[in-house]
Amino acid sequence: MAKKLIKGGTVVTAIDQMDADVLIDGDQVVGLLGRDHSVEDVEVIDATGMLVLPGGIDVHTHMELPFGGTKAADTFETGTRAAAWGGTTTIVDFAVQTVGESAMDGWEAWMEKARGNCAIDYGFHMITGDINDQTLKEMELLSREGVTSFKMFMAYPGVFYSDDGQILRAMQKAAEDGSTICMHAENGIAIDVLVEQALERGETDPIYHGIVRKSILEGEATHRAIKLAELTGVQLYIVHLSAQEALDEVIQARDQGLNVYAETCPQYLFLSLENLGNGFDGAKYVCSPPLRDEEAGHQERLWQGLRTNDLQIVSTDHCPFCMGDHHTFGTQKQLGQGDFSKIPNGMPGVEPRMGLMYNGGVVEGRISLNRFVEITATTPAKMFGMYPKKGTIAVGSDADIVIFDPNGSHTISVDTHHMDVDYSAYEGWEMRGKVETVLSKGKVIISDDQYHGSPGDGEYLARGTSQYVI
Ligand code: DUC
Ligand code: ZN
Ligand code: ZN
Repeated sequence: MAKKLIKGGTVVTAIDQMDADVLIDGDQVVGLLGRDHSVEDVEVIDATGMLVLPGGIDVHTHMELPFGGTKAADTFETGTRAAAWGGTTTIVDFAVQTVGESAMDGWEAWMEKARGNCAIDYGFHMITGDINDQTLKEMELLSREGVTSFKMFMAYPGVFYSDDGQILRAMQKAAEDGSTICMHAENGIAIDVLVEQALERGETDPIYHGIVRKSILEGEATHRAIKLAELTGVQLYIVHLSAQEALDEVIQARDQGLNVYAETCPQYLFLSLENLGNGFDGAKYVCSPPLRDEEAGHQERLWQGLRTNDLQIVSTDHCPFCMGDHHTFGTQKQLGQGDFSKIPNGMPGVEPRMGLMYNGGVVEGRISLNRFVEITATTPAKMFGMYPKKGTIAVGSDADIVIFDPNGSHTISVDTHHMDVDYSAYEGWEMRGKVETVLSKGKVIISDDQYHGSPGDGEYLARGTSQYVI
């Protein structure tokens, strides 16, 4: 590969903003040059008037996740390609260990699904669905393979759920290995009672998904997870935090000096309980935790948390299911006609994340440009052991770069998106800013509204342990 020079743009990292040209050799950045230089024999990529950003990192995706009798609609091929279109150049997906299965086998199965299919680099967290002596040993083996974070569920009894004893044991082991516990913090046992009672009353529409999954039950589970983390000394990362009660718990833990962190997702910042109304159309917005009541102030508090670094990351929990039939996986959201609890949980989001956060965060004056880079790329890399290979533009970093037009615009629509799902949760939203060019490890994979990559460009990332300790 000839050397490349991204010329004339403004390079933005989590801390700096500089008029600099970026020199790339092979898959790495080899120089950040002032304008006054004479580099020859390079392929020049003109970035005049553009922002030159580190590629986005989405640390929470579920490609092909088996859920509720079907599978998430995007494969590793379609999902990672869509991610690239949106300016994301790395994902961390979730391999799954089901009950009775070895965690190692689960990870290998997910490696197989991804191998040779991804447009961008990818890593894995492990969903540990069955904590027993063997799993605890495998957690250590997995950490040596670059799986240094383990997701546990306080929700979904009978599926992914772990009880407090299992959580405690996994936390003890993760603390010993320097791994992170990622927690889905909702009190699933209590929620299931409320679901049953709602259905008995004939409350079957999607809106009741949002009503029964009370924010106080996210707060309670977050509190319990934090106490168990405090006891064991493990690093805890609360995934998809949606409720102000949960944020309060995280803030308190951080004020105490604990290694407790949290992400939120665009759907909790931009959408609300109201989207779940409108009859079965609300099924589009069924995900867990659910979208929250805007009037109660959740959204505003989440934005505040992002500003004050009580929330460190915006990921997506990308887990799409079609409203109509999916060409391969068949009936999806319709499985929940007449019973909201049977709607597969999840929303598409990997493609619009960067655009939404730029428009809704930077353009609308809620966060700075540097903070935008920090929460979408740099902190994800540090939190999950990928920095500085990923998450910044520096000499020696992978040349994962997005050339972004701050004055461009685009409209989000199912007609133009690249995710393999038949609706957009943000249909018709007009966004300031546009991804113009995307490089993954020095290769231009998006330019001139064309995709130039191929399945297999993306490689497995063996991650280190977290680099984001207090
Ligand atoms: N939440 C979702 O909405 N989908 C998949 C799993 C999860 O925790
Ligand atoms: Zn979850
Ligand atoms: Zn998830």
